[in-house]
Formats: sequence, C-alpha cells, structure tokens
Amino acid sequence: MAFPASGADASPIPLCGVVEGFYGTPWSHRNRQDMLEFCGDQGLNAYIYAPKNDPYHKDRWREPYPKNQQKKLAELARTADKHHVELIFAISPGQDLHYDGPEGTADRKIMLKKLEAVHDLGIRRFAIFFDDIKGMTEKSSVDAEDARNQAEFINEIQKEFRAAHEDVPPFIAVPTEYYYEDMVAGKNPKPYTRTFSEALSPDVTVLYTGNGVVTEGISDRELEQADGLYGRRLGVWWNYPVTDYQEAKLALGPIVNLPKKEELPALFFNPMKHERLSKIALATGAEYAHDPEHYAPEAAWSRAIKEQYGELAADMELFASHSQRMENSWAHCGPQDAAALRREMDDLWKHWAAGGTEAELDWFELRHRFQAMDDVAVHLQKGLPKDIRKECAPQLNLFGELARADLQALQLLQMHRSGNHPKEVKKLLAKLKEKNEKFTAHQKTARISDGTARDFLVEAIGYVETGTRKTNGR
Ligand code: 14T
Repeated sequence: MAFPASGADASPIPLCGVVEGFYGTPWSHRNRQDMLEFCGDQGLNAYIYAPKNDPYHKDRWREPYPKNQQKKLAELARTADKHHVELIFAISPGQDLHYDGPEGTADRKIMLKKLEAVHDLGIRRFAIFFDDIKGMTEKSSVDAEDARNQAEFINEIQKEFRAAHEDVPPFIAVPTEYYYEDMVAGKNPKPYTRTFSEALSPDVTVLYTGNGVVTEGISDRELEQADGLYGRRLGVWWNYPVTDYQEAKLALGPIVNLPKKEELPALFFNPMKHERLSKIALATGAEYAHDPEHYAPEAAWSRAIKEQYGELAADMELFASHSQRMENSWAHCGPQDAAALRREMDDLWKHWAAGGTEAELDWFELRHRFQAMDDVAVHLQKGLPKDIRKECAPQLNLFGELARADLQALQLLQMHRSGNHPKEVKKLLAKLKEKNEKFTAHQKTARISDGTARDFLVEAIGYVETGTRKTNGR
C-alpha cells in the first residue's frame, strides 16, 4: 500500500522508517538506493545509516570517510531527498571515546569535524549510539559515571553543532542500557539509566528496543512504563526483521504486537542483510505506522506480498508463511511458522493411532499440503527475480527438500500401518533418519518451518520407532 509521506494522511509517528543497524555484511550502495525509494513509496520518512560493520561508523569513527564513500553518501542524501525520506547519519563512538582531559577535548573536536564533513555531503539529521560497546563486557555493566559522560557528550556535541547549523534538528540517541529489562533493577531505574535519562537534553529522542533486545512485542502499558522510567517519550528501535543473530533463518512475517494507542515519537525497523526480502516486513511496518490502532498484520502481510510479488504472490505467501518466527535462547519474535499446517499435523496425530476415516482424511490433507510446498519451491526457484532468489536460495532449497522428505514420511506411516512390507519400512525409516540428520547438520546454513514441516519428519520417525508420537515438547 502506498501512503503519503506528509499531509493529512501521513503517519501519526513523526519519524518512521528503517535503521540499517545490523551486524554482518552491510547493504550495498545499490541496496540503499533501492531501499530509500521503497521507503518513499511506502510513506516511511526516515532512514538511519548505522551499519555496524562500516568502520567509519563504529570501529574507526574518528577517521573521515574516504573520497569514494563520501560520494556515495552524498548520492544517498540526494536519493533520500528525491523520495522525501530523511537520511539520518548515526555514529557509534562508545567503545573508545575519551571524555576527560586533553583527550576528551580532542575527541569532541574530532566528532564535530566528522559530523561537519557528513553535513557537507547533504545530511541534516544525526544520531549518536552507545549500544553494544566493546570493552563493556570486561566491566560487565555501565554505571552512573558512564551515563553522565555519554549524556554530556551528546548534549555538548548537539549544542555546538546545532548552534552552527540552523538546519539540523535535535539528535537521536541509543543508550547502552537500551532495553527495558536492562534499565531496571526491580521497579527502579539502574544507576546508568537514571543518570542518562536525567542528564540528557530533553529534546534528544532516545530509542529503546522494548522489554528485551528481540521480543514478542511492546504493549501500550509497557511503553507507558518505559516512558515513565525515562521521563520522556521513547522512540522504538524494533529488531524485526533483523536476523543477524541467526542468519540461517529468514524473517518473512509481518510486524506484530507494537503499541496501539500510545504515541511514538519515532519508530525504526532493523532489517535483514537481505534487502529485497526485508521489504515484506517493512511494508507491513509502514501500514502499522500509518494507523497503529487498526493495523491488521495478516491482511497487511498479504497485501505486501501481492504488491511485491505479482503473479508469484500465492507461491511467495506459502513460502513466507513458513518463515516468520525468529527464536533462540534470548530472542523471541514474529508469528509462528505455518500455524495452519501445525494444526493439521496435530489433527493427524490425534487420529492416527486409532486409524479410521478421520486419520485417512488427515493423511490426505497433509499430503496435499506437502505436495503444494514442493510445487511452490519449484515455481519460486524458476520464477523469482535473480536478486531475490539469491537472498533465499538455501532456504528455498531446504523448503523443497523438507516437503519431499515429509511426503516420504507420510508414505512411511502408511506402509507401517498396513504391516505388509516390514523390510521396506525398515529401509525407508533408515533413509529418512539419515535425511533428518542431514537437515540438523545444515541448520547453521538454512532453517525454515520450525516446529512444523521441519518437525513432521521427526514426529513420523518417532511414531514408527516407538509406536507413539514424539511431540518435540509441543
Ligand atoms: F542498538 C540497539 F537498539 C540494538 O538493537 N543493537 C544491536 C543491533 O545492532 C543488532 O542488530 C540487534 C539484533 O541482533 O541487537 C543488538 O545487538 C545485540 C544485542 C545483544 F544483546 C546482539 C547480540 C546480543 F546478544
């Protein structure tokens, strides 16, 4: 859906867009140009340039951009302008910034010079980030003194820089304690957060990521609570569809569970290294931003895929429905993978042991589903534009392989049930166990359909081996 970037129908969230803030391979110049145009089309009005692996953004922040990169940044600024998107330059000096003495004075000068050079390229808004500071791991946490230093640094830089440039709006900041659970001890703010929030100039927009780094959502109540803690309205840095902590998986679902009523001063989505595939979630994020209260994630998601995939939309919907959930020991976000298929699998297991028509119908239903997955994998492999196919090749390949393995697992169940071919059952069982091990071994490269198509194979093997259903904890 296309929204106007300004005017009566514009987003109620004043600054809303993308933060290129992920670890790993940064987007290419072409990716960025393309994303700026996409933001403009979607009515997203801001783009924060903050690639963790751009040395001039973080590790070597003091050094000026080389000529060829200056040229590219200037080009991005022009593209942003053309599409009514505000390009925001972020810098992450935290890991080795000096605050006191001559070194502190020198670093403030260096920072002003660096921002000046970026301003010269046509960029007008700036952000200073203190998240994930190297060296903090030794100290394990930040304290009130760190907070005062950082806040006063931002205040001073902002004051001097804005005094020299009327056209520069207030800064954006990310603190070191940037998620709620890290900001509090019990109900009270920890020393860092208390001092940072009090010392930082009130016109600076602070971004936080919700209760954790990557979480299920932010309710109105939770946002209100975080705002209360900070003594200002916090903006949100939303870590979906980013996948830098588990690159084997693609986050192709909609944005879900953001506040409905509370007003956000700013909202930025951190995407995947896969620029094209990030657009599904980002388009839903744009819909959310334009009407948070009435946002309907699934409908927005279907619309986004229709708009972006045309004739391949139905195929892409099925593939994407199997790749939405991001989860590991500390990250939990996005809708379950293929929830409808999971229900059908549960139906089969409910009926299978007893047999009868119901079990048979469930079996045929599943065969139809797995067959459709196989077809979709073939269609997409043939039909997707090359740049998109490249972004999802391992997962698309796995999708087809899982479908075919699950079809064989259905075959196994049927043969096992009939009792007519014990030898063949044994052979097929061994073959499928081998496949299963292969999928597990390749989990670092590709994951899809977690808890659903990926698990059917495991469940069927378990059933045939033990006569009961292995449920994988479900
Ligand atoms: F600045 C923050 F809001 C933020 O989210 N920082 C990073 C971000 O660059 C990264 O893309 C994102 C997802 O991995 O999470 C933050 O980085 C972390 C944080 C962790 F606690 C990476 C790993 C962690 F264990």
